[in-house]
Amino acid sequence: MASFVMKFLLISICVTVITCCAPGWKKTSSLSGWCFLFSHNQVTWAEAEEICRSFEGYLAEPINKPIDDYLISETLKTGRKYWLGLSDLEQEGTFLWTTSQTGITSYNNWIPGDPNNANSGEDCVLNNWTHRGKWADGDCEWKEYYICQTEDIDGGIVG
Ligand SMILES: *[C@@H]1O[C@H](CO)[C@@H](O)[C@H](O)[C@H]1NC(C)=O
Ligand SMILES: [Ca+2]
Ligand SMILES: [Ca+2]
Repeated sequence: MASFVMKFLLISICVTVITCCAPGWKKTSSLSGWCFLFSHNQVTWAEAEEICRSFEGYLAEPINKPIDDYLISETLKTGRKYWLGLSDLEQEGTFLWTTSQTGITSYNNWIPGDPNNANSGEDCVLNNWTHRGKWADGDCEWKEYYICQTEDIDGGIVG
C-alpha cells in the first residue's frame, strides 16, 4: 500500500512539476524534457527505429551541440556505437533527421571523411566512440546499438 501511494505521488509530481523518465531511461539536468534509452541489444537501423517508436519515441537526434555532447558523454562511458535518427535513405547525399525530415543545419559532427557512402552504400548514421562519438554513415543493415529519445512525459511513464 505504501509503495502504491509512493508511486502515485511520484507520477503526480512528474506530471505536474518535472519530467520523469521511465525505468532504464536516462535524463540529464542540462536537457530537461527529454529522456534517452541506450540500448543493450544490436539491431538494424530500421529495427531500431521501430523499437524506439514502440516506446513512443524516436531514434535520438543530436540536432545541436548540447544534445550531441550528452550522447557522446554516455557513448564514451559504454564504448559502443549507436544508431542515430539521421539518414540519407530518401535521397543519396541528403541527410535528414527522421522525425522532422529536415536537413542538418548549423551543427554537425561528422568524422572527417564521412559521410562517404562506402562499399555498397551507407545511408544510416551512427556515432563512433573510437572517434569520440563523431558521426559516420554506415550500412543500414549492420546490427548496432541504438539510442531512443522521447519528450513525451506520459509515454515515458507508461512505456
Ligand atoms: C569507427 O572508427 C573505427 C576506427 O577508425 C573504424 O575502424 C570503424 O570502421 C568506424 N566505424 C564506422 C561505422 O565508421
Ligand atoms: Ca548514403
Ligand atoms: Ca562511412
